[in-house]
Amino acid sequence: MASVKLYVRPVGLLYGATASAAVADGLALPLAGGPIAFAAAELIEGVPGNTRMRLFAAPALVSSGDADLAALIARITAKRPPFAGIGLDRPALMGIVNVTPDSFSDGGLFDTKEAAIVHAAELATAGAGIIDVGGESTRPGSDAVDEAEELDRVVPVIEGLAGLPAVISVDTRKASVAREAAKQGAKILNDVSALTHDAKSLGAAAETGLSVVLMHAQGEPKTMQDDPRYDDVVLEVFDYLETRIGAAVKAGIGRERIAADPGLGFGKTLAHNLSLLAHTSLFHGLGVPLLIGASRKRFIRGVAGGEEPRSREPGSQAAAIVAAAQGAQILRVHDVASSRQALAVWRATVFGLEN
Ligand code: 9MG
Repeated sequence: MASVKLYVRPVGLLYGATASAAVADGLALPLAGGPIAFAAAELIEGVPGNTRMRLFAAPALVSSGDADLAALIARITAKRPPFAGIGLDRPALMGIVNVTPDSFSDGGLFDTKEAAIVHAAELATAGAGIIDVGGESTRPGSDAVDEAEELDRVVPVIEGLAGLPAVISVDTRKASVAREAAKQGAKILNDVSALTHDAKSLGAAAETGLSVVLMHAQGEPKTMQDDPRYDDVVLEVFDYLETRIGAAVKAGIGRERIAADPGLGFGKTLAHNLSLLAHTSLFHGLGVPLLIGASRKRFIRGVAGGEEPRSREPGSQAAAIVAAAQGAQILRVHDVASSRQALAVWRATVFGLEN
């Protein structure tokens, strides 16, 4: 039988001067080092599918005397070092560049390498600190792409991005593509399989020095939306990511090189996606930066319509703010300019115009 575990979901989130004052007065704890703080916390005990939840004032959890809880609170509150050179005291935008003919959001518009390079430069100008270049569609129902084809799509584009004022990320499940991308200057490996799809990926990441995004997915892209099931989606995704972080560290990837992502849309129903988004703050217990990718995904259509992915931008912006307001450090988005504007309005409101 699985052992009983503790999970902590920071709630009662505070911002700006209120957050600083509450932390200084011992009324709240910093979330991932701040500038957001949490005044209360749900303490969840048990195994997925069989848990009990109690609500506490956050500072009360510090003095519980329970070593596991103390370690968890330390992970939730610790300041995160820069990820691949990117400071995390405000949300960073990862702009999406799909070099795939069947990209779900680009509809083939950016399927040529030249157009992908131009598009990446536009996203960087619009404020993307990270450009995520992918050559294999992982949208629901899509087929895998062979290695040679993926290398041919991705490598010249990354080569063409040399000198761009943004960190380059390669979105791939293949070790060989990650290695070639690293040679061309990529600094991040964004792997939707959390380095499980290719047995060589852990080693490739460790040896190249790439920072990694470990994402949760249930099943393969082709069939993952057929009938996804969980006893408790939030806790199961947390446990999976914790295990994958452990495997990455064991393989020689330093914790400061790891970010985690619950993988919205990857083997999840509408209810699963909404629950994960609502519980973003719980994932700070992983002790690494959080990346959230909600942009133009189908679950937005499930809530509010939007047959065409491009028409899901307003819902995408709302989801991005929900994640940012819970301290998510990296947001993977299609429309960088709109996301930047939405974030700026949110930040000015909660932190003040000067921040
Ligand atoms: C490649 N890709 C598509 N959706 C994604 C998401 O939500 N997160 C990450 N890390 N990658 C994604």
